[in-house]
Amino acid sequence: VEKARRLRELLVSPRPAQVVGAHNGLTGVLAEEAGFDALWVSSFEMSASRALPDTSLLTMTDYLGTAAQVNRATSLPVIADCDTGFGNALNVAHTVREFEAVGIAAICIEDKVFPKVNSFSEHDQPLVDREEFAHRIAVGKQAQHDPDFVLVARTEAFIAGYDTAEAHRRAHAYADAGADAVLVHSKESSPWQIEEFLAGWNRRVPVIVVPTTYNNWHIDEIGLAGVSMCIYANHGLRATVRSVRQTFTAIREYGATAKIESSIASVPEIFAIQNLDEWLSLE
Ligand code: SPV
Ligand code: MG
Repeated sequence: VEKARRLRELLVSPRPAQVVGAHNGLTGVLAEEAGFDALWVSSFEMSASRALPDTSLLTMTDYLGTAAQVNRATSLPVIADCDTGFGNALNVAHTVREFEAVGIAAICIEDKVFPKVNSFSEHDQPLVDREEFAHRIAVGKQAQHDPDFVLVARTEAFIAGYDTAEAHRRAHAYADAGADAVLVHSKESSPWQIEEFLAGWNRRVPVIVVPTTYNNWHIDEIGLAGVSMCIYANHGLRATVRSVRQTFTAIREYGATAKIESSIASVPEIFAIQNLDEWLSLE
């Protein structure tokens, strides 16, 4: 549909698209207001918002409901993080159809074994067989009804400790299987793995990066290096935690909220996000 087409345009535009993590309608609206191009409905944020670890605990319907909520709240295209795809090739096919049916522009699945652990955890990060994951991609692509729906294949080769040759083998296999873009993840503090990957990549499908740890890589350099899309995956959630913690501590400390009023949003600001006037005018 329309949003999927817009996401495809972002992936091929010469400027690198800037995408930010969101896990509810509110953060989606704030991201749109800030001028981001699209939204990443992050498994890390989604699980953390329930005070749960990002270890494949939530179900596919939890992910679907959250992505749909974010999607309805904004006019931006949504890329839904679907972890390992919730099972085998048929689960991926079902996931594609369910997300497509609620107007999500894209899903992203990664080549880790279910149940997975967040990529930044020191825990083991085993990968599924390359051919098996390519098969899941091929079946997922075959299942989609809207030709514009985007299936992103994410390789965790670097996260699992493999080298650039393995990341290339996997990314090529997934592109051969029909992936519309590849997301290459790295947890290094500089972008050297991503740069090495890009240097040997023939650009047949767009590359997406998540510069959480190599966070000094400027968007202009990211574009020059040949990246199509940059995802700031969890910054809204991390900002929320810091800010709510400070506010709650201050209320307990002062015993009155007057001192912190100027550092928190006003009630009318929230009304505006809620579109209160527009809603009331419906009656
Ligand atoms: C997420 O935001 O859930 C991601 C990115 O998948 S990461 O946390 O880096 O694995
Ligand atoms: Mg995730």
